[in-house]
Amino acid sequence: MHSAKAKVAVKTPPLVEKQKGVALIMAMLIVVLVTAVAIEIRWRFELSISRSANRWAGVQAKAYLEGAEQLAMTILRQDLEDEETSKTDHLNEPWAMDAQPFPTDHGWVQGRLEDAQGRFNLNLMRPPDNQCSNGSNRENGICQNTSFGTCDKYSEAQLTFVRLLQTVNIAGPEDEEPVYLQTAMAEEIVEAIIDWLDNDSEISGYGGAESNYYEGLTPPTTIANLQMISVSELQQIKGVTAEIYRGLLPYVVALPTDNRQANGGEQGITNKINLNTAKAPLLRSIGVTEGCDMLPLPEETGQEIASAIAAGEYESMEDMEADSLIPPVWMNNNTLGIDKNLFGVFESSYFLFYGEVGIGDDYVRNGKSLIKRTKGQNGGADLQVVRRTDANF
Ligand SMILES: [Ca+2]
Ligand SMILES: [Ca+2]
Repeated sequence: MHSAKAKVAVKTPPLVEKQKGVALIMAMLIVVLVTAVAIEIRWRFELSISRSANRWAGVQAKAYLEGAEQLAMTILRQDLEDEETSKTDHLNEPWAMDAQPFPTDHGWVQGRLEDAQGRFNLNLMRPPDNQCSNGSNRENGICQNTSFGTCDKYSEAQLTFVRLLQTVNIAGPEDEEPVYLQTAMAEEIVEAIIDWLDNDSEISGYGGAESNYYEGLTPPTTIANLQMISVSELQQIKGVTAEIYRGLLPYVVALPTDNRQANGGEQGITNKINLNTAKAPLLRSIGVTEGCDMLPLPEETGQEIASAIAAGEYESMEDMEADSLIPPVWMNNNTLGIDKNLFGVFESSYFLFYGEVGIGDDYVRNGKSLIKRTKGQNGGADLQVVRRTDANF
């Protein structure tokens, strides 16, 4: 026993040494761990501070944006409830004025309104179910049963867009001169849009494309076969390049056209284009000849019409027809020779609100809202935010 004890005692020192070594390593590990934890805590703390600051700026910005949106809606309400401004909507009214940035406690806020009905509503190109404006049958979205020219296979809205496409500068970064689409290309794009919008899977014309085409793409996409929710859907449509999309953006919008089919096809188009606020390329694209003009009016004519309209502040078609400044090309025996089913209103129900908020030195936030305004039963205005987005409507 004794010798065994001595044997153990002899073996003790190296064990203690070893334990000391372990303790040292443990201590070092603890230091490393504590340091790591401290760094981690500090990093999290800083992240949390910066997150809080961002969140605070975000909350502030959201509140200011909502305030600006409310103010825009109040201006639109007053416009419809005030006798002076309720009969028409034109670009010299208060809602259309450009506002300066308004200083806030934390930065600034800015907002502006645009008439959404001064743009071309892409959904107007959706074919009414198997019906043409001339009463003939529509197959594959296009009026086939017709003895008229090529023009007549398209509805007036589709034809207007064929012309609009040819007004848009599609020059790429390396082009020095403006570039414009040829009529045949514009037609092909319109055919592809018709297929995107119509609820069948029949391909329209040479440019059309249905699910087979979109599913074969890499990566594959799904065709909507419905009204567009956003103009950004255009980017997915066959034939629409980045340049075409960018060129079109200021002139197009996707608004619902709910009552269209219920009211008997094109006769019942809602959300017509407001002639007081329509932009110049759109004014050039309105069909004014009785024949089949696939080309837009010259740029100078568009400017001439736009400047007549800017001063016109029209309340009705008769009002506009009586204006001697309207160029003769638009007139046909003292009446406007334009399609009044598509371009027939002087007041609008849909408006685009653009808001921008600055918080502190470097936080900027944008917001867009689509606002619908209608006359309520008691004669007051009903206002409603249809959608909010950071993209496009
Ligand atoms: Ca008004
Ligand atoms: Ca389709």
